[in-house]
Amino acid sequence: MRATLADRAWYLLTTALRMYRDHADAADWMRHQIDRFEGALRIAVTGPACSGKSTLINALVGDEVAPVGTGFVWYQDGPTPRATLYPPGEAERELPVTRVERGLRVEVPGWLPADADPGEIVVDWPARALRHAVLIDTPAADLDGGTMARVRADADAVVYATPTVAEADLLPLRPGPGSSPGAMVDTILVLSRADEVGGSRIDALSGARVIARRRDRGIAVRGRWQTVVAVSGLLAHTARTLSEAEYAALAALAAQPGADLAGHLLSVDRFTGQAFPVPVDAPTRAALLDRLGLFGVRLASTLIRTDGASQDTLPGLLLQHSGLIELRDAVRELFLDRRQVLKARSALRGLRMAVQVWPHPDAGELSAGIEQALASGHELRELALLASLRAGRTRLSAERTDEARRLIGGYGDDIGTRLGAPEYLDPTRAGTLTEESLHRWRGDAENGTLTEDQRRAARTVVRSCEGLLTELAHTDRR
Ligand SMILES: Nc1nc2c(ncn2[C@@H]2O[C@H](COP(=O)(O)OP(=O)(O)O)[C@@H](O)[C@H]2O)c(=O)[nH]1
Ligand SMILES: [Mg+2]
Repeated sequence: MRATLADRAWYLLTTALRMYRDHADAADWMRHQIDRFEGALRIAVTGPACSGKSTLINALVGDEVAPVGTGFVWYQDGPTPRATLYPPGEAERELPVTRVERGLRVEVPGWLPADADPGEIVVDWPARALRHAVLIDTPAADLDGGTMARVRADADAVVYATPTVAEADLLPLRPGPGSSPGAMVDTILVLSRADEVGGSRIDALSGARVIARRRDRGIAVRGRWQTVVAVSGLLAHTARTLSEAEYAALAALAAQPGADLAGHLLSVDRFTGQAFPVPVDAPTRAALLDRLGLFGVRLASTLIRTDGASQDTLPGLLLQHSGLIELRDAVRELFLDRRQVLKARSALRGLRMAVQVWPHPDAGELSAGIEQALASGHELRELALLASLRAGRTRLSAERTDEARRLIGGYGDDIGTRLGAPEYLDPTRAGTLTEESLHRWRGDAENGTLTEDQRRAARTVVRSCEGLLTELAHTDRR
């Protein structure tokens, strides 16, 4: 078999555990890393203050579970709603929880200091989205780097939410000193609160999408994130939890001729003011505003009036507009399907830290193994190329793009899928297919008429094909 990055990480982890067996703290750390390696993928949602992190968590989970307190909060799948507080240096304790209409409420004790480190809260909540990943809600990613350092230590992947993409908002994403190739394979940038772009005009979300795409294509982003997606967390979350009463209120708005209503949907003051022309009372209007924002109210009433959106179809349409589906696809393709690589990377980084904190006389070879794995991981390059093709930063012909994605494991990591024959493939045929691909991509890698970027992409595909040949040779011998 190919020795994957995960195989190498596992080997190094178990070697380290043996090496440190007489050192209680270090051995505990190694065991913790092994547990983590085998556990669910951890995705942190972070970004500047008020960027909509908690709302995005709710949208992804499909229930109102965030925020809880002001510190780091982990959401994991569990049959019964539960919340456990882990204060630093103290024993864990259960926090009282209640199920409410749209989700969960957790009583966070008043004595928790907001400024000092409040520790961590782990919330158990039954949700499909949490079956394959733990989501971590975080405090603001500030410039002193405290939040990001902890995110990097605790999470395997990062969704970085920011409503504006000025340099200052992105500073926390700068790759750290000494970071390895593919340092950014763990980050998706979300252009959040996308409904507010351009003053919440009805085309706000498409405007946000254009900005996201432009950012994504820029070569300057290489090394900072995998892809950019514009998302309105608010719209997505409300779409997933829209009540009958809310639909009824929106339908009442939509029943009013568009021209009468338009002026009243231009500002919050006019929407909530006395002179509102529709019999929907002020508290209901204020609640709609909270749940959808001005843009969302406009969009929803337009969808009902002009597209005849019903109680059943409106949520799906809103969800489509919100950008959440695109984000979920990106998370699946770039994170969940690549769980092994991301996990391996976290384990190697954890190991590297342990070896520095607890020097061991025999750790020379271990350290070298860790550094080599982190530096050479071909799978990290595959992942980086996958993202680059996805975002259109690397441009190949449609046919080549598809073939490259397939060969580097973008449609599935197993050899059959990589070769485009997922059902059954006899070894001879597999060998021929691989040789042919290898030949084609070698040609591209050396083709002077292609750009440097296209040739670099070809070199990565060549390496993947060589890996497949090695794997086939081993399978043959067995
Ligand atoms: N219009 C709009 N408002 C949002 C969106 N996401 C969050 N908000 C609002 O922004 C404020 C901060 O949101 P929150 O999720 O708590 O941000 P956090 O501090 O980053 O966790 C709240 O009032 C939200 O209702 C969004 O997508 N669109
Ligand atoms: Mg929050």
